[in-house]
Amino acid sequence: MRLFMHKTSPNFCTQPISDGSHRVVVSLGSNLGRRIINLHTAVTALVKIAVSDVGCSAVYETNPVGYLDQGKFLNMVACFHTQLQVRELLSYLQQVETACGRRRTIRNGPRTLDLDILLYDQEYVCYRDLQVPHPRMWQRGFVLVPLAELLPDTRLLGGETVYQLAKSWVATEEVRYVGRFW
Ligand code: A4P
Ligand code: MG
Repeated sequence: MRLFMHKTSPNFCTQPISDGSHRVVVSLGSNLGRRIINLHTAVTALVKIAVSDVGCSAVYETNPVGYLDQGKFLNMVACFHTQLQVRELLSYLQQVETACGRRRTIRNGPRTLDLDILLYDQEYVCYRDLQVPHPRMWQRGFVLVPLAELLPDTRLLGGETVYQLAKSWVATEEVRYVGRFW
């Protein structure tokens, strides 16, 4: 499998923000119910709070990480600008998860929809119930491979770009390209 990359990332994903809005990157995951419909519903909900286009990666099918006794996930990432503050954004995403039938049972367990904030501008946020950048994103192929499509040159950890980090996952069978629906 090859690693996809936009020749140039959508402008709103990379350009400095001057209109008071915030650039956010959200990861989307689903392994229960009609997975692709769940992702589609989530992107539609993101469009409602976006003040820019919503840039979407392709959809990937991924092996479960953490709790292994569950079905495969569909994963993707989306990038957009919003006027919401970071806590308002978390609250909105949790409402969307609930509306999509999410029941919180076991940690890392099966879910109709999981929406995580990966990045919020260049901010570091550390509350008990909210950490941004998402603390586990750098170890996860299901985040890094789709993220490499939108923000290949972003560096956060130890100087390696998202693209470099994602490359090691492409050789494994854990993240498989499914296609684009957007
Ligand atoms: N929370 C803290 N920081 C954030 C953030 N940046 N964005 C808090 C969103 N939420 C954040 O989340 C638990 C709590 O995390 C929330 O109440 C929120 O206040 P949750 O969605 O209820 O539970 P969870 O997702 O099971 O836990 P967690 O720790 O978020 O798990 P991960 O790390 O997100 O992993 N395998 C594959 N292949 N694909 C997946 O998408 N996802 C997970 C979940 C495990 N394995 C997976 C996948
Ligand atoms: Mg979550």
